[in-house]
Amino acid sequence: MKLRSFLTLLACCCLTFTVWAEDGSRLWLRQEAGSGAQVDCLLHTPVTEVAVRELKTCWKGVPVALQLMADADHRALGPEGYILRSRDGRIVISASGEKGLLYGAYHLLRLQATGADCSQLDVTERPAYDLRILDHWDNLDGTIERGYAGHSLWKWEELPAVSPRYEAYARANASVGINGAVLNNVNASPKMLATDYLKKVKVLADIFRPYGVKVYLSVNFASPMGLGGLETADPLDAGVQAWWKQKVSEIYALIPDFGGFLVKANSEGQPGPCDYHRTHAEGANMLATALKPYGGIVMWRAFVYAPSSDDRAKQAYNEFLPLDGQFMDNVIVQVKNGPVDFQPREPYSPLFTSMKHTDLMVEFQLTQEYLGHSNHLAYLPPMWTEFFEDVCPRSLRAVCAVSNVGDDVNWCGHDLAQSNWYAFGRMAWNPSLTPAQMADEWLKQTFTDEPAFVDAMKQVMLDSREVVVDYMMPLGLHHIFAGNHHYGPEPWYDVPGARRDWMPPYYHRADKEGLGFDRTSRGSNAVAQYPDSLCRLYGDLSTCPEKYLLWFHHVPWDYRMKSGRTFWDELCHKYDDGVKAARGFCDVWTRMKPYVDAERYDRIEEKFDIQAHDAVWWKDACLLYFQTFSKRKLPKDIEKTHFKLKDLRKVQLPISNYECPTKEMLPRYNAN
Ligand code: GCV
Repeated sequence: MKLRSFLTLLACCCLTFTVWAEDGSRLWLRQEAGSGAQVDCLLHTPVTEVAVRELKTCWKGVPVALQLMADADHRALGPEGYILRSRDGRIVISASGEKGLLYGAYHLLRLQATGADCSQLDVTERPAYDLRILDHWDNLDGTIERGYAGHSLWKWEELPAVSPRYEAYARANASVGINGAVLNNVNASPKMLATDYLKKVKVLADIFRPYGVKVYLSVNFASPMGLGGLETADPLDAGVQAWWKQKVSEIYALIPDFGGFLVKANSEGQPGPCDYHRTHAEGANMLATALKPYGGIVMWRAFVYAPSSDDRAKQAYNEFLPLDGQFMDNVIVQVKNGPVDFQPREPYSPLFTSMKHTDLMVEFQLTQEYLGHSNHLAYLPPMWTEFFEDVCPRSLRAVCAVSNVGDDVNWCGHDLAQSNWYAFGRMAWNPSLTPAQMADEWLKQTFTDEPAFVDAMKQVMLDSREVVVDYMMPLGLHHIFAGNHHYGPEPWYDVPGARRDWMPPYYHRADKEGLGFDRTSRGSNAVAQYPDSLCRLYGDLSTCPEKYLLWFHHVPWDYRMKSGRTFWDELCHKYDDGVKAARGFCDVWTRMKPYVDAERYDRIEEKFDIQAHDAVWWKDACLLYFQTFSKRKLPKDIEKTHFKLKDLRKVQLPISNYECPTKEMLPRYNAN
């Protein structure tokens, strides 16, 4: 090669490298611009303008027409559904509403980006849920409760000055069908409703609107006192009711399509109607009355538990079931997927199959509070699929998830955690999509469609949540996290006199006989909250699925498992399997090097390395600690422990509840 050609090639390579420098900020939206496609649309609204712009920028196929249709077939798809059809050498995207056209445009672009055949399109779509919402636990001071991807995206100090990331955020949501965002933490400051802040909220709402994303706010139930200067927040007090009505009318004057309120009441110290001997229904209905004339809704959380309860897992059911049928029709009771708190694995919350006369929505958690923060890969759709195996998707009115987004350049802290944001939107649109389908789509759009890469990484993603369960809390163990954060293991954490249901021994109940929380009729009888067939299945040690064993039973150390091993040996093997699988992720990733840009390769390599080391930390901490009760040897065929229990007992991570630990803070073992 001549020197000049070589230098030209070198320059091109450098240019390419610069253009594609990969900071992760482009998420799954990385189709090249400049296609100049022919796109026709007679309707000109801010929403259709986004649809047209997206197609004109990225679509590389035949001409596209966007058409609004009012016939019965289209009306049956609702305002967000759409039809994509190939017709006479072009593609027609038709819908009864502008949002349908927007979602249809993103569907077409997704087909292109995933390499689908777009020559004979005949697609009809309607979302399973009208409300597909991300909940941000962002505080007004910029921190994010349980957020591990930097600070809040919302720069309250700077607003009304606008960051380009606001629009990028709305676009990402629209591309996967998310149509609502609760902007602030459920532990809400009354200040959120101050006029100054509402004006800032309006700026965000205006930016999100063309992308079909509505804004909601979490409210502090005592705002009439904290902000309005009233002496009470009693929902039956006429002054309180008038205060909320006036506040709601102020909000709608600024934001005519405001979505409504999310409320955490009488939970973890938050104020609520029970402070005035009123019920949750009375509190929710008072707010719902104020919102109703404007079409607003109340999402009222059922996440409640008091120190006096004999079993925290029973409490939401005990408090809310008696209120079934008492909520207004613009109230939706928001229930966490499991009865305790976003654990690596929980059975579903029995409220879902019991509260038959109340609209319910499930709350999932994308931010990995209990799944290794933004250090570990835990692709969550298998958890959602497991939930929907027991809870019929049609029985729910809506779905939401606690967001994992912050102001980190790559949005989610871990590049691979973007897949959970992506998949949440796709699942909320269509809960029958499989975890594999969503992983496939996401990998192809975010990295490459090279089969060697997609196949290997899809398997890693699909395995990842179960692997985390194995090395953290297998066989139904739960809530054995460190006392001052929810990252590492501390099954021994116990403070005399402190709230029992904040202490791991409350949950694992280790003693010389065995391990696990007896929730059968001999114990707390939480199992009775499930339908009869499940109650019998879970309540009998011999039929209880092993994945829930220690959730429902106190299992003797020598109990014989299906594998033929004793329970103790099985527990040891589960932890060991988790460690080996986490190390396996590192090996797969090493083989992915040829397919990935250097920056993302290095960042993800470091995350997998941390995850593999943390898996050993979890295994050693839990097995060495439980061994002090079981008094049994570790099986010979599992890896020897690397740490000593007395050293692990000293580990204290210097992190708050909105930080992810760095590699340097974590205990590491020497593999040699
Ligand atoms: C926002 C758990 C978390 C809290 C969170 C709470 C909730 O307890 O640790 O940080 O508070 O759930 O969902 O309200």
